Amino acid sequence: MREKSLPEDSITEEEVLKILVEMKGRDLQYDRFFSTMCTRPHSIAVKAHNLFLETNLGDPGLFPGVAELEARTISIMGDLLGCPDAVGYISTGGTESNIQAIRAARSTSRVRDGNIVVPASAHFSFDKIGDLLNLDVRKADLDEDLRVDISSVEELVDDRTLAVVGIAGTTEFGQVDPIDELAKITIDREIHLHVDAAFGGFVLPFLDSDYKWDFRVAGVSSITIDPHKMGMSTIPAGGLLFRTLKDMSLLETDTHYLTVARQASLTGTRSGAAAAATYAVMIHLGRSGFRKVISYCMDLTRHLVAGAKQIGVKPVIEPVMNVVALKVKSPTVVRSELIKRGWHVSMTREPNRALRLILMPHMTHENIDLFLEDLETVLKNL
Ligand code: 0PR
Repeated sequence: MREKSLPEDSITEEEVLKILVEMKGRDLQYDRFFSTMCTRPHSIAVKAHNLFLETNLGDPGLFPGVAELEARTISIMGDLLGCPDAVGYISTGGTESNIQAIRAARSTSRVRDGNIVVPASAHFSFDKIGDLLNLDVRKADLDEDLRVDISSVEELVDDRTLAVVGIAGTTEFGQVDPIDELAKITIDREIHLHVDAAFGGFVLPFLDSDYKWDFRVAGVSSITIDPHKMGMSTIPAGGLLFRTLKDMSLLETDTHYLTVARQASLTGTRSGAAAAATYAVMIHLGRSGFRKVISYCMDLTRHLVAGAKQIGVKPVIEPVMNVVALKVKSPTVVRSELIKRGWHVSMTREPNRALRLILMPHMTHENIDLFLEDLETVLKNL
């Protein structure tokens, strides 16, 4: 039965659940997903989420408990990103955080309809931002390692540029832009520097590497970091952090009749459950727990790349984090053949069209081996 209108009479809970379980059965399983930056949430996140299901951080005076959890989460993230006094909030994800960062940048700037300079590798949320805020989105070239080319950014920046964006963990290649070099461009010109670490925010702090990309770089004004990606929280959990309260307060509107007088978030009603889930995972895992998760994902990454090389497939760049782009002939065909075998991989854009695989905590070494066997067969049959 498929209802096309609201049923006149009640359907029993039992019957409703039967439909739900059947539909859930149609959803695919994470085990074979190489294409997603999300993962099964940690069990503590699920428990926390369920505990706070009915809470609304849009009216925090009614829910001071979960509001406190959100405040603690932001402090912990700020500390992790090199600025314990950072301010921010738990958003619905990377897109909202990026929108809000650029909105704040525009409010600081005298220019209302100027431009933003983003790397050519930027996530498509920046195209939405251009449309929403009526800004010209200028895309800077990448160097041969697929980091943003600093001289290209310099050429594109002008007196109508209200923000420059750098990415710490690009969507397609997991590459990290030279944020400290970008800061050299923005500081003197007093331009907002936003770092999109939606993916890399929960990876870079736990890698044995010394990238300079977070608030430790003077000049970084705001950072996007998503708990519903590598933070193993529930969806929808995004993070937006500002170095200063001034930038964040530029986002505020009056909310006369609510329990608080002003609101900085883009959405009105917003999930307290996601904030509680994020807090729970962070304090439960701690630094050592996150280090283990990241080290497992990097181990998977090395395993995949080594196996791929054995069958003659090379990565576009040596992976920096747990994102791999594999160069194959006819990637579109290969991808659809892999889907027929139950493997979900995505693709990078031209000019570096390749198979894109994210090694999330739900992946296993065994499944990588099975995947490589299938990849080898598909490539042989091309
Ligand atoms: N910034 C970066 C660097 C991202 O990679 C993403 C999303 C965003 C911003 C936007 O984040 P939200 O999707 O939370 O708004 N990157 C993933 C992607 O486009 C999102 C994703 C996740 C897509 C799971 C598919 C999927 O199954 O690949």
